[in-house]
Amino acid sequence: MLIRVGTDRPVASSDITPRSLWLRRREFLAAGAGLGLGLAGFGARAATSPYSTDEKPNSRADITSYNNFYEFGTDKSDPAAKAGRLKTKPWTLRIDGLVEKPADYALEDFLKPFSMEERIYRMRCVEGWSMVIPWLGFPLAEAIKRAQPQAGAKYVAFETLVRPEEMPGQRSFPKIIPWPYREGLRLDEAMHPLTLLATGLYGEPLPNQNGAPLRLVVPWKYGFKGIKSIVRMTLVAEQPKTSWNMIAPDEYGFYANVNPGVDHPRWSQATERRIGEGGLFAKRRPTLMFNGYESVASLYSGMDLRANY
Ligand SMILES: Nc1nc2c(c(=O)[nH]1)N[C@H]1C(S)=C(S)[C@@H](COP(=O)(O)O)O[C@H]1N2
Ligand SMILES: [Mo]
Repeated sequence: MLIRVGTDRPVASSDITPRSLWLRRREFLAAGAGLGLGLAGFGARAATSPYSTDEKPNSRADITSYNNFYEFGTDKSDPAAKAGRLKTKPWTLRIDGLVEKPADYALEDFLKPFSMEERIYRMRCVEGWSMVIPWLGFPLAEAIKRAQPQAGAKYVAFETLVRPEEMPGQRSFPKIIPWPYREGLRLDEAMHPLTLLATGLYGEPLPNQNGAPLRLVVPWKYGFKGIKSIVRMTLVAEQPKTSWNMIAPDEYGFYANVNPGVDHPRWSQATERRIGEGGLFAKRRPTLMFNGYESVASLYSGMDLRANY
């Protein structure tokens, strides 16, 4: 078990409690691992991964109060205010399409074979802001392997829950998005070890506004690829339709790789504002190619990333 304890990160006295608790629990877990203790409970088995950044995570307050989740409204504050009513238990996940083992899983059964690990990832929204989020999850690749893709499977299509009774954004008219929210990955992107299915953050189950009970995290792509509250994953032969690409194809592509050299038609993508680095004079940070996850470059060798934005 590989655990890196965040002792390099000073805990400010102004820091809110959940984050300090999380840091202390990590030290405790590291000690427990050294003694070979098996610790029970949510997140207790989570090891920190070498894929994690050592940048300082955003506060839990930032991560859970500044959200995009249009099923609950278009303001950043809407998901935190309105997602509490979403019922995430029971939850059924369908895996179908070009697989040997299609199934409707109760979420607990789906998750049973996988062990959760912590992944501290940068997240860059296409709107020009970013955060650092300590996810709990496991590689999507493991779930795909279990489903046994057929030779013809080239992409994975994802869908979010449709439940207007609990999702006020799905009741608004005219529709902002043709529900369900849809996303997709090429199969090799889906199988990349950085690509995560997340069930938690800061060592606890995902808050509803962050996409409970199960969401996708693809850290080298713009945040909108990280579809929340997933109910279906379908292996398909052709590139699937994806929500933002359907709404504004000139502005949001299928690939959506973070790329400081390819601007959005209405704004530059060269820099970003890190949430939490407040103040009128906070300097914008330079945006990094593939959001700094350069190991993915080989997935796109020979591709024109300006044409395939
Ligand atoms: N179902 C669904 N998933 C979604 C969205 C959404 O509106 N609906 N917004 C996306 C966008 S634009 C971003 S930036 C991230 C935000 O994730 P966070 O709120 O957990 O930071 O979720 C993505 N996943
Ligand atoms: Mo976003």
